[in-house]
Amino acid sequence: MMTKQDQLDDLPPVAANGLLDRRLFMKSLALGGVGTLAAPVLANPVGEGQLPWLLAPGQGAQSYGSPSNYEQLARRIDPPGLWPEGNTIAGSSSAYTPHQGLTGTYTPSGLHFEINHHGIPDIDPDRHTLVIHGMVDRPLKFTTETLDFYPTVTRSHFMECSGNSWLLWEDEPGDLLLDESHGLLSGSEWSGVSLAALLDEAGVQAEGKWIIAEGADSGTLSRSIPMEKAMDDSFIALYQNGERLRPGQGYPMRLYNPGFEGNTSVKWLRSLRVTDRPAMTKFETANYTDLMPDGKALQFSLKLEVKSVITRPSNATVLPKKNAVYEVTGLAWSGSGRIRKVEVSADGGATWAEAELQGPVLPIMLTRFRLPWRWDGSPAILQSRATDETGRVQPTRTQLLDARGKHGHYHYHAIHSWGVDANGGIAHVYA
Ligand SMILES: Nc1nc2c(c(=O)[nH]1)N[C@H]1C(S)=C(S)[C@@H](COP(=O)(O)O)O[C@H]1N2
Ligand SMILES: [Mo]
Repeated sequence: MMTKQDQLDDLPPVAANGLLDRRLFMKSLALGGVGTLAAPVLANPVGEGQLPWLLAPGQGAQSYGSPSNYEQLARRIDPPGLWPEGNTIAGSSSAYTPHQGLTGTYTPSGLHFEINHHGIPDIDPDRHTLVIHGMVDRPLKFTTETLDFYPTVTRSHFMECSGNSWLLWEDEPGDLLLDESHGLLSGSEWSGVSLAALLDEAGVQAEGKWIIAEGADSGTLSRSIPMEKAMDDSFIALYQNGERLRPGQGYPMRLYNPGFEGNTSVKWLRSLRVTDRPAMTKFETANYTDLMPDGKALQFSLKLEVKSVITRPSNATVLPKKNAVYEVTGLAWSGSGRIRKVEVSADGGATWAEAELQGPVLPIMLTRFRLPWRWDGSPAILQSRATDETGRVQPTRTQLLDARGKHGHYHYHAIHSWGVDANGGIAHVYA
C-alpha cells in the first residue's frame, strides 16, 4: 500500500525546488481519502483540561466590535524614517498594514494604511463643504448630505502610496517584515459619487484641462489631476467597507483616483478647482517625483505599476516541518487593470510555476494567489512575479535598478524574495 510519504514523493513538480500543480489542494480535497495529503500535518493530539472561559459567562457585545486582544500581531506600526529629517511637519504620521498577519483581499478598515502629512483633522460633517469652481459655468457647493442623494458608485480598489517599498531602494535588504516593506498598501470597497457627474453639473469649460484637488487638513495637501482621469473613473468616496470613511481615510469625503499613486487621492476633500494647467504644488515638485539616473526628475508619474509579494510564508514565521506541502500565498495588483497571471519561483527565479488566482479578479484591486510547495528541507528562494491584463510584467530588482538608477524613493515594484534556510528560517533577501 502507498503510504502518505510515498504519495507525497510521487507528486510531479511543475517547477524546480518543489513547486506543485496549483490545483493540488482542490484535487486532493476532491479525492476525499487523501484530503490531508496536501497539508503539513501539524495538528496535536486531543488533550484534556478545563479552560477558564468554560467556567463562567463571558462579556456582552460591544457597540462597535474590536479584534481579540490576543491578536497583537495584526496591529499597524508607524516605523521611524518615513518623514525625512529636517522636513518634519507637525502631526505627520503613518500606519502600515500588517500583511504578514492577514489573508483575503479586503483590508479591515481599522488596519487600512494611513499617510497623514499634517495630522488627521477632526471634521464636523455639518460644517464641511466641497466646492467645485474655477473654469466651470456654474460653481457648486456640496455638503455630505447633498452628496448622499446622488446615485452611488461602488468599487473595490487597492490604495498604494507610491512610497510603498521605499526601503527596498537601499543597497542592503534589511531584516524587513512585510508591513515595513509593503504596508503602504490596502484594499477596500469604496462607495460614493462619480466625479464626472458632478463636473458635468458644474459645466467644465473648454480650457479646463486639470483639476486642483485640495484637502481640509491644516497643510491643505493639494494635487493636480488630469481632466481625462477625473472624467474617466475618479469618484468622491464617502463610505469604506460599508461604513462612513474613517477619520484617517478622509472623513467625511475624499477624492479617489483608481490606480493612481495614493497621494493624489486627496483626503478631507474641500475644493476642486478647474484650471488649464497643473498647480505645481509641493507634492508634485519637491515630493512624489522620481529622480532618474541622468539627474533629472520625472513628474506626474501617477499610474501605479504591476506588483506582487508573497505574504505567507514570510519572515514572520518559521517552517515547522520538512518534507511537507505548504501553501505559498500572496497579493498581486496593478494600476492598469486586472491581474492576468502570477507565477511563483522556489529557486530564485530560474524556474516558475503558475499560481491559482482567487476570484473574482477585479480591476485595480488586490488579487490573492496560492500555490502548493513541497519543501524538502534544503535552502530555497521564494519569489512571485505578476503580469497584468495589459501585458505589463513585474521586473526583477536588477531590471528596475538598470532602468531607474539607484536613487529612487517612489514606485519601487520589483520582484520580492524570501530566502528559506535549512532550518525553515526565513529572511528578506535580494536575489
Ligand atoms: N488631505 C490629505 N490627503 C491625503 C494625504 C494627506 O496627508 N492629506 N495623504 C496622501 C497620501 S501620501 C496617500 S498615500 C493617501 C493614503 O490614503 P490612506 O491614508 O487612506 O491610506 O492619501 C493621500 N491623501
Ligand atoms: Mo503617499
